[in-house]
Amino acid sequence: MAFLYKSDAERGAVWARLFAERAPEIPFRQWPDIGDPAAVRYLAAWTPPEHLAESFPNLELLFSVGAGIDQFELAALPPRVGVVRMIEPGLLAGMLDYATLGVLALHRDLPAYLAQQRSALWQPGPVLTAGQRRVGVMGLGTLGRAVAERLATLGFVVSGWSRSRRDVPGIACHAGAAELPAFLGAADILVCLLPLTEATRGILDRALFAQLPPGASLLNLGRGAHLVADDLIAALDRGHLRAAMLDVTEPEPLPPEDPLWRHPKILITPHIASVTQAEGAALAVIDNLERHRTGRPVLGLVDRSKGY
Ligand code: NDP
Ligand code: OXD
Repeated sequence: MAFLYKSDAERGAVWARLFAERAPEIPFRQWPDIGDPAAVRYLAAWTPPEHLAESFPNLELLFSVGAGIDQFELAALPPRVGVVRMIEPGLLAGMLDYATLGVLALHRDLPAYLAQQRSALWQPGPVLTAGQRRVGVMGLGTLGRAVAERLATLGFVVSGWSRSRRDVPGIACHAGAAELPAFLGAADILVCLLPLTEATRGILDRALFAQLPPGASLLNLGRGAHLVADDLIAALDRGHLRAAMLDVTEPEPLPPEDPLWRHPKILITPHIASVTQAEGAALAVIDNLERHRTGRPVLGLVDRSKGY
């Protein structure tokens, strides 16, 4: 039995140390030193090796080193392989910081003031308080729920949207396609923290933007492929949307000639909203391995029928 790590080598050294300290009974291997492929029962990766199922015939669990698992081709994996997304405190803490930054930047019109600064233009606009701003969070999972709760503590009027019904104290929760229009109609700032699945690909499109209140802003923290970029540019150019902040794009890196880069109402960061922290990640995986071996539920196990 062996655990194989295939990701950033520096972070891998932290994983190796923690495995040696906390789970010495599990041989830890770091890519490309895979040892006997038949011994590999557990694999942690961002991009998995090619021909995974054939190369590692006894694989039981595939851990993503990030929260997202959309980089895995689920259909190509045998049903016996469990796919596990990353849940660790550092990833959550980073997302809370960034979502706060993004929502405050949009709330206080930072994109417009940055554009004004580039033209040496001193032109104050109206100032609203957080309590006068409604924020809608798409996705009430590990990250979305915590972001919604954090934004509520800052005084924003927060609502959330998920696939199944959630109950989050202080947050107006909406569920499913039927409740999407009501949710969107009350979102002055829309935050996307959905996973990328066949159901959510391209969800941030012209039809969705039309249901947002005039002057609404968008913060996309999910995946670039959630967004139809031309529809965003059109909504910004005709003034229906006020601004957007994008941490994720399609493709990544965003090519230099892409019009999103130079749009005056768009702020872009290079997929840095949150990053998995090596220590928290290794400890979370070690805990999950223990759960797996003792027959308890693995945390973050993906429902392959839903794709997240
Ligand atoms: P979770 O799986 O915990 O939560 C997903 C949420 O989205 C759930 O509330 C789920 O609903 C909801 N959802 C899924 N599909 C639909 C749908 N079709 N309609 C409505 N709601 C839906 O994921 P995490 O919170 O851990 O992560 C979310 C995403 O954030 C990741 O997949 C990744 O893409 C992105 N991310 C981005 C980072 C960055 O740096 N930019 C860093 C980390 C993550 P339900 O509650 O009913 O299951
Ligand atoms: C993740 C990410 O999914 O960094 O963890 O986007």
